[in-house]
Amino acid sequence: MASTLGSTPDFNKILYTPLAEADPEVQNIIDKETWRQFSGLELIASENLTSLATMQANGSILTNKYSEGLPDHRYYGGNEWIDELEVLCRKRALQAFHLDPAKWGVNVQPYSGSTANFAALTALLQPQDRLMGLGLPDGGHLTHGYYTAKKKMTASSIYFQSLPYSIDHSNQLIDYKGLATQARIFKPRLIICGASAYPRDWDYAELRKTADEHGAFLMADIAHTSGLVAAGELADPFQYCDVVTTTTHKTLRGPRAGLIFFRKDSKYADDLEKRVNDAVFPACQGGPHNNTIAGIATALHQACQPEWKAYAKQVIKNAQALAETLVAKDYKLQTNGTDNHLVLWDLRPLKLTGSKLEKLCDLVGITINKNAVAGDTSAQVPGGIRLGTSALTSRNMLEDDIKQVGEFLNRAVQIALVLQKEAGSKLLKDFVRVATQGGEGLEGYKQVKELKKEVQEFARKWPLPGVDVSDLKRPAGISEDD
Ligand code: DSN
Repeated sequence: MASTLGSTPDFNKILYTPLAEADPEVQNIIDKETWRQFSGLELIASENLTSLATMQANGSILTNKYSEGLPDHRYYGGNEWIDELEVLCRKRALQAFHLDPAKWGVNVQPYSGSTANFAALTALLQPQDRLMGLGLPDGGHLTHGYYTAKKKMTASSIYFQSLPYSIDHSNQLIDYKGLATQARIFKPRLIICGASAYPRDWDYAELRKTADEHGAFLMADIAHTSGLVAAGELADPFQYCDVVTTTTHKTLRGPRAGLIFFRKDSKYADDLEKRVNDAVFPACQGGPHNNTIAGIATALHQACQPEWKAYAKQVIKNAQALAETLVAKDYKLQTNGTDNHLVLWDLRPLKLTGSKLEKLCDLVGITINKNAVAGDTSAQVPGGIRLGTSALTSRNMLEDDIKQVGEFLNRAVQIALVLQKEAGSKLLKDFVRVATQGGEGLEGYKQVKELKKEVQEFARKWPLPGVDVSDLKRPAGISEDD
């Protein structure tokens, strides 16, 4: 059949050209990052590997559409299918967390976790109202009210008065009693629970009791653990909270975005639905990213399947196997283990900083992040690292494989100690110099190379979701060693 589409003028030809041809520079960067993800071990606790289907939805033509407002109430035309998508996404979000639509609603438009949290605060509080969140050095998140002596660090401390609660340093568990005592003085309007670096579960009932003492809202930010909560593997915050926020790209394994769940029958406000929806748009955001909402819907569909529970259980088993491997080698972990996907490793007894081990691990292809551990005074040079097992579990690894990863980490620590000695100073730059350049009679540099080779060989045995690794070639710009 003859084409009726007419010819494409020169100025539009680029619209039909595939990325590799249209923009080889960006394609090459994507190829290099794909190679890095394939060749390395991803242990950052806030990361995961989303599915092929989610990436397809996220990279779809839905990126073209503006749709400020909510389904059936948009400011632009042409939103028939976008409405259908958002309604479906909301339905799946409630289903994934086993919520009754008569009691709970959800806004699926937040661009990410920080914007979701600021919108939630905007919905629940007036400017300068008081909130309490877990302190950042104790495992909390920046957006839960963090400030330093010299600076209000985020909108959550700039626009609201905040007071952090903490963990009990004797056992590193949330100090619920201390929180209740502080709350009696501070009288918060909102208590935020949830963390970025806390390896144990939460006592939501206890927090609700304290919140009720002051007629305060209770909000859980379950960004890190939402995939495990959806699977029923951790305590259920929805039983006790007025609002629950989450990102969608951590244990939930979706695209990068956020969700805000709100209780329709909160005893402190009967209009949370309106407040949350108005806070997201127009108060804090403009048009939703519909391609991302499609990705969220797809990821939530996966989280509603029976296999999801098995994935979540395995993430936890893997984190526990990692913790056991490290404890068996006499390393010190915060709370000595984990209930969730993450392990917090205190390096201070080794006289090693989190920054140095993070750097060394980067050099050998293990991706981790430095993290404050209980009692740390500097957030810049923290004494620990945080490890998570969501991504490696998405690459099919089971407990024995994770024990091997624990062995690699042990080697990394031993090498870091050698390098620290060889560096002849405490400075990170000297540590990096001997790690990357070596020198006459120095051993650490060789050990870095050996470990890197072994890590790469091991990592390349595993699939990478969304990528046909059987066909993967070392891209231009990546050396033979990488
Ligand atoms: N950046 C995320 C984390 O690492 O926990 C949270 O914002």
